Amino acid sequence: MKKVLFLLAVLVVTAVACTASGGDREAITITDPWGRTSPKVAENGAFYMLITNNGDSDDALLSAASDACGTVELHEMYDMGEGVMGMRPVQGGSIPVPAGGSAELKVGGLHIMCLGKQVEFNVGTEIPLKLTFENAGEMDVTVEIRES
Ligand SMILES: [Cu+2]
Repeated sequence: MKKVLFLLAVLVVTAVACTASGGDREAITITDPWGRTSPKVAENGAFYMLITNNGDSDDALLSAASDACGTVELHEMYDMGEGVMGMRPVQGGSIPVPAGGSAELKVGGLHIMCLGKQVEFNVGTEIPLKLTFENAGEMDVTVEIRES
C-alpha cells in the first residue's frame, strides 16, 4: 500500500511539473467567454471575456476564428462625437495583454466581432472560438450564449 501511494505521489508531482514547464502557453487564461443572444436576422454578434496573462512576458491577442462566423474581427468601441458610439477594428490590429495584467473584453468596450453569423445565437448555444496569441499561440475556447 505504501508503494502505491508513493507511485501516486510521483505521478502527481510529474503532472504538476509538466504543467508548469509549458512555457508561455499556460500563461494566458480565459475567463467567462460569452456572447449575447441575437435573432437570426441579426448578421453580427459579439463575444466578451477576460484574458489574463500570468506570465513574465507581454502577449497580445492577434486574431480569432470560428466556424460559426463568416469573419471574425477584433473590435473596440469609440466615441464618434456628440455622444454617439461606434465600433472599429482595434488600433494596431491586436489586443495587448501585458505580463501580469489582463485585457477585459466587455459590453461597450473591446470585443471580438462575429461577422456573418452562421448559426442562431440562442440561450445555451456554444460557439467554438479559436484565439491566436503572439506568444501563447492558439487557444480553443467555447463561447456561451446568454442574455447578459
Ligand atoms: Cu464590433
